[in-house]
Amino acid sequence: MPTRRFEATDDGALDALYADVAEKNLQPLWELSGLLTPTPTVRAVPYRWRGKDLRDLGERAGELVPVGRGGDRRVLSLSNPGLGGAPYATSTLWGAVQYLGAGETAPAHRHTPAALRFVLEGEGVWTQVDDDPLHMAAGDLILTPSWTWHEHHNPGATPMTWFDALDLPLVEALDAVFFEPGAGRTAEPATPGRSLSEPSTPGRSLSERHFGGGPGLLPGGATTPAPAHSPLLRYRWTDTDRALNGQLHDSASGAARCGHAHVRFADPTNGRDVMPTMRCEMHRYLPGHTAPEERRTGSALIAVFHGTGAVVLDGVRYDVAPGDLIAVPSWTSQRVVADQRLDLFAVSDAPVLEALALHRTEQIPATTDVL
Ligand code: 1HN
Repeated sequence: MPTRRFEATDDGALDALYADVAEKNLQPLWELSGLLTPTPTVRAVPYRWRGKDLRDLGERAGELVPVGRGGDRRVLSLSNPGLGGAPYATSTLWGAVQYLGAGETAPAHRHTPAALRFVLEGEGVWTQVDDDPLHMAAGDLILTPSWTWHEHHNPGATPMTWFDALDLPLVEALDAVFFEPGAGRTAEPATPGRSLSEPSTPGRSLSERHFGGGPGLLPGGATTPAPAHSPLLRYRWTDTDRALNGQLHDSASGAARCGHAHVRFADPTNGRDVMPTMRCEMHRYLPGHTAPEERRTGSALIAVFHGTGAVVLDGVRYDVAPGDLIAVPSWTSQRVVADQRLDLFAVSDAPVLEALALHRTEQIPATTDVL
């Protein structure tokens, strides 16, 4: 926040000017400081939430707090200690864990902030996005783009938790939040003749049957106007895992060719990011691999899917284990160390920074001591 330097002077005319300027809700730029800084002033701090705490607290909330119809979501939001108590993980990203007990339903609603789910463990919940039911299993990425209806169902006998990310702080800063509860919609079956209490979802969602048929295969025939988001709404772990291994290993011998593989989840029709405001990526690091330290504008959240190691942020080492969630604020230097094979899901606001030509990266020379 810029601050004002002005203090009373012994010049009466000048003091009167400043008083009149303030009275008219104006501020003299020449008296302000902290407005244009050499590098970004970032309020959010690097932070790690432990998977064990998130699981335990989600479970306790599951026992004590019902998800009522007409109610909303049983969600524990990541509240970055640098953001003054706001329920935001970074200045642009909402991150959370959501817990849905056996037999529970989180009713339909829609909002302009876009959301995505990355499933850290378990299987069996299905999310309906508009009229398309999407099965959720560990390692899957599920999209609920801006203004799509969505509801979650857990027809199974075991509770499930997953990682939610939304662009809510960004959309809020742009004064563009709209929300609509789904009164009357929840009762609509996903497909004619199907009941919402049906215990299973079709093997493949409509979006996967059309846009996930196979590499390089898109539906032929007339093209409809492209939506602002990927028409593929579920990215399956089996596909992500195969893509990562394909980059890492020699197909004949199985030997590792390099120590780091990295895929970006893309709109299959044009290669763009899955949604206009959020980029999703999956990284696989092999033990012993050392990646260069770098920083970038824009913030990210990391979800640890498999393995152990450390994420080093601004020289501070955060040991990580499955289920941990990490906030990486803008212009924070970052380096990853793998003790075991480490799979990290990352969501960032990079498409926004790129669209606005504000994207910058910097490689940090390898001299920083790790605390
Ligand atoms: C929301 O709609 C979901 O649908 C999860 O699962 C988290 C956080 C803020 C606002 C809306 C969901 C949310 C949310």
